[in-house]
Amino acid sequence: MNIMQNQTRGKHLFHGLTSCEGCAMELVARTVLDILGTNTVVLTPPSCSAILTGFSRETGWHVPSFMANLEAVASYASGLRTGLEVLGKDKVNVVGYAGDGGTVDIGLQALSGAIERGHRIIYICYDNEAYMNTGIQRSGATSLGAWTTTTPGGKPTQRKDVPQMLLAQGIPYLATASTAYIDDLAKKVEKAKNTDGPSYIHVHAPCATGWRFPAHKTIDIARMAVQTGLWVLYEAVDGRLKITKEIKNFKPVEDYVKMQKRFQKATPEMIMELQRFATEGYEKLAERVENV
Ligand SMILES: Cc1ncc(C[n+]2csc(CCOP(=O)(O)OP(=O)(O)O)c2C)c(N)n1
Ligand code: SF4
Ligand SMILES: [Mg+2]
Repeated sequence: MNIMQNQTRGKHLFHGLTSCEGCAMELVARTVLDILGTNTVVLTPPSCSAILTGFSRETGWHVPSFMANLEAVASYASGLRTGLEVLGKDKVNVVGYAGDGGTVDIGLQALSGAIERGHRIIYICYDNEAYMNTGIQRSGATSLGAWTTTTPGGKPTQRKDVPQMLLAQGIPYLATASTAYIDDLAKKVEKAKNTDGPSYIHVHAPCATGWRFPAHKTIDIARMAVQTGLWVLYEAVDGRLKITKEIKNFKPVEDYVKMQKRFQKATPEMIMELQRFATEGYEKLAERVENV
């Protein structure tokens, strides 16, 4: 489906929500619902996505939604899927929509368990690279060198690669995606919808508030992450890996870093290490594609 031709585009979430100006998390949520439609239930944990789910009887979603706890979105999704199947409602899409902290750190055990049990759930992680909702603390997904309130001198370690962990676990459909490549994301959500088992999409979602850049630069920054090789767009169907956006002429990581104030404390050594991470990371993935 060409998402630009979709007449209900962006309409399954109310407008005027209180996420920050230029928020990628909200744009990703709108795109996911554009593809999945209204026969969908969404579970969110405490996080910026909780802004969409709301409180009490007020919600931003046009579909049923529920706030799970931070460590167990995937467990709630598993239970809901099972219950719907018992009721014969197996066409309903069950979506976990969680941030990086709630996915790569606090919710990882529940996510891994749900995948191992094989529940047909769609889990989307929007990755803004920190615990934003509680005031910008570092997560396992925060980039090396990035300032957060708990890494005042720049994060000293690399981000952890949860998509590759889940791939090693044998998940039937997995993809990475970016806010800058919405058509690519939409195609991946469609594939997740049609997967007979668990699916996982990890979306790079820049955050103007936490990364310290002007709100109108969200898409430029997301695109630059892909064009430097720091964020590689790929998918894996039954473990067969394919890069969905090949990059021929890489931009230097320096160009990405200088667009965001969060890297102001990063040392030249950290930037060099980020460059190595981008170059070698892309090469390693490309080698695995050829070996399939
Ligand atoms: C077990 C647990 N620990 C901590 C919290 C407090 N808490 C609420 S939201 C949040 C941040 C979540 O970060 P992330 O998942 O990355 O989502 P974001 O806020 O960045 O959208 C935290 C730490 C909690 N609710 N539950
Ligand atoms: S802090 Fe970041 S992720 Fe959260 S609502 Fe604001 S822009 Fe979106
Ligand atoms: Mg986060």
